[in-house]
Amino acid sequence: MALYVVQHRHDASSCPAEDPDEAAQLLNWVSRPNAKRHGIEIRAEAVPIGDHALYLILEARDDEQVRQFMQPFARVGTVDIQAASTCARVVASGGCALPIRPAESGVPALDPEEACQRAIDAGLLVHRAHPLNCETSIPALVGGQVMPNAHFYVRNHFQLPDLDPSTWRLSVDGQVERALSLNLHDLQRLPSQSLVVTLECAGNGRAALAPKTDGEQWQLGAVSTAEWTGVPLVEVLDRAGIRPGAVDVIFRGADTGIVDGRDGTVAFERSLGVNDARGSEALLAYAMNGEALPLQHGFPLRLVVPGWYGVASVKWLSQIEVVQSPFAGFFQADRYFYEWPREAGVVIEPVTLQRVRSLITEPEPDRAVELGELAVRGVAWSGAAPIARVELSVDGGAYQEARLVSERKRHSWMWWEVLTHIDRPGRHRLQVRATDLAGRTQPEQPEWNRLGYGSNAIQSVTFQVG
Ligand SMILES: Nc1nc2c(c(=O)[nH]1)N[C@H]1C(S)=C(S)[C@@H](COP(=O)(O)O)O[C@H]1N2
Ligand SMILES: [Mo]
Repeated sequence: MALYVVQHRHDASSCPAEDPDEAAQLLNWVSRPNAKRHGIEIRAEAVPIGDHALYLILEARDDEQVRQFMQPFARVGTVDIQAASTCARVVASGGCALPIRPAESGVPALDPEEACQRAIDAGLLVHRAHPLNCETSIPALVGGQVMPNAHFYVRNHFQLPDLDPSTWRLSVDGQVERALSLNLHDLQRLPSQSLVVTLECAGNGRAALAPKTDGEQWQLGAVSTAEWTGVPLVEVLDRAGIRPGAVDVIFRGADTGIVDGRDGTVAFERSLGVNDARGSEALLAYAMNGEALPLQHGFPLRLVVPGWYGVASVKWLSQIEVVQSPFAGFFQADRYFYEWPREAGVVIEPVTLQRVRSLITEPEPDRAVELGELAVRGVAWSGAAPIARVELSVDGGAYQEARLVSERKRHSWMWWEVLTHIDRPGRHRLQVRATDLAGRTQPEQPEWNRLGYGSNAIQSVTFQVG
């Protein structure tokens, strides 16, 4: 089906709507059920006030089908039919009237227009349509411990592979005693585990950095929590048997593309040291919140590394390769490291565990709030250690401790709340600061680094009372 915009015009002197019989006939003709009988889906219709015109937005097989359907209108005036596209398509293709760029690799990919449209329909804030990158709307966080799958932020570097689960295999090879080739069914028969894990993009909060750095300008919504179910990574590594002398375990996604500074196409691939691969409670996840892993989150299988920034959690996993020397793939050697400008010189540090952070989900920024009691709620997490406390400051006053309300789960954000009182109309400001049991807390200002990672400054929300 294709999208069309149709315009019908007639003379004021022969307006068919002024004849009750003819008007009713035409009205019935453009009803949705009648259009459907002609194989046409009407999406919207409108008549500009004071104008003798009708606009239709409809879906049809081709323009000939539209022309046939519009005949009753052609008899009383003119009919213009124009092929159209959705806004999502225009943005995904990079401009009006541009074709969608083909995938840079041979892997079948989800139609970028469809991927983008789904995200918009789910209320996500789109940062880039191709490859699809979108953040969760913070007010949508209100409620349960996990985010519904459709509202979970989406971070991609390339097109989204549309893998066929009947032919897909996970290969485990390199420095192992027994190379493995597992299908989804094999994995589902291995011992399984479910973990509630918060994933956060290392670039979350980047938009707060000054001067601005390259990379997606994430606000605060590149974070979400889900219950992931799958096989503990160690189960698979033990079955393959890591050989002595192995150093790194590489996780390779099926998505590939072109990146700055490297020749040819590269896959999305990341490594973990053998100790981290074995000790981080990582899961090979095939389900998310009790449903099969959605395509945009890595169907049919992804790695989930609890506590680490999201980049470690490789989606569309196709290969695990154990190697004898440190891996220097693009997504760890050229990106995803901190480059701290320190007095003694630049300090380089890999991006690993999520830095401690809290978010205010309620009240929403710039919302009108009533005078009196005010419930302030939000989430807090840290990859390094459990949350020790969350504190709130109102209008720059002393920090008061929030109540941690949700059950403690080692790798999940926690909900907190403070019941406070606002007794003066006007604009007010809330600031929230989390501290973890490792003694780490959030800085007043984000710590600038060249690639803009780990920006975890204290969040400030202003709102209006009265
Ligand atoms: N194969 C593959 N895995 C990937 C990525 C990617 O582009 N390709 N992006 C990573 C990054 S940077 C993040 S933050 C998380 C995002 O996971 P999500 O899209 O399920 O929220 O996936 C990680 N895994
Ligand atoms: Mo990320």
